[in-house]
Amino acid sequence: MAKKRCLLIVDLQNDFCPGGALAVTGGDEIIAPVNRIMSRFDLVVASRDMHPRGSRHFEKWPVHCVRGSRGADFHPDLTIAAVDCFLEKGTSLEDDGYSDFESTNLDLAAFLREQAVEELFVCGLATDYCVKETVLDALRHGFATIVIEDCVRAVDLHPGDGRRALATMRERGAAIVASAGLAL
Ligand code: VGL
Repeated sequence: MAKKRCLLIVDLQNDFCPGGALAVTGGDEIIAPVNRIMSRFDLVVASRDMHPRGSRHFEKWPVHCVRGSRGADFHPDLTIAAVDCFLEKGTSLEDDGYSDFESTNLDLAAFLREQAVEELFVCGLATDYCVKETVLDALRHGFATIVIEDCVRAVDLHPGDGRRALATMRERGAAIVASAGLAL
């Protein structure tokens, strides 16, 4: 029998897309391929950064993804109707919430085990922060983890951060694939 596969969409929010408060170059380019592949998974989970105003996180970053703001909404082109489960993270004043496994509304690791997920595919924003931390946590939890390379984009605060993040994920055991190669 085919393996049970989950697609995890990390923070495809307005503020991380061009025009947003912490825009990732080409962040909106991943929406079309993400929409295209969603139906190929047994389960689709999407996370959002959901920071309170005054969060310690904003000592490090421009104010972004504030709960209730348009910037915190999913990008309007993302096919939300195909998402089975929503995560929120970074919800407290102290909490960076880079990893989806730090979700505060659901224990993601327990949920994935309950659902008997055998392969966790990860896409979204941004490669060098939330995607990377999510993937490293997934590997720590023992999930077979696959990054969809054309469905992630990096902040690249320092040139090459995204490339190095992908290399680190691969070294720790993640597979890196292209969306075009995903079996129907
Ligand atoms: C992120 C920087 C700051 C991300 C979140 O979603 O990758 N990056 N906060």
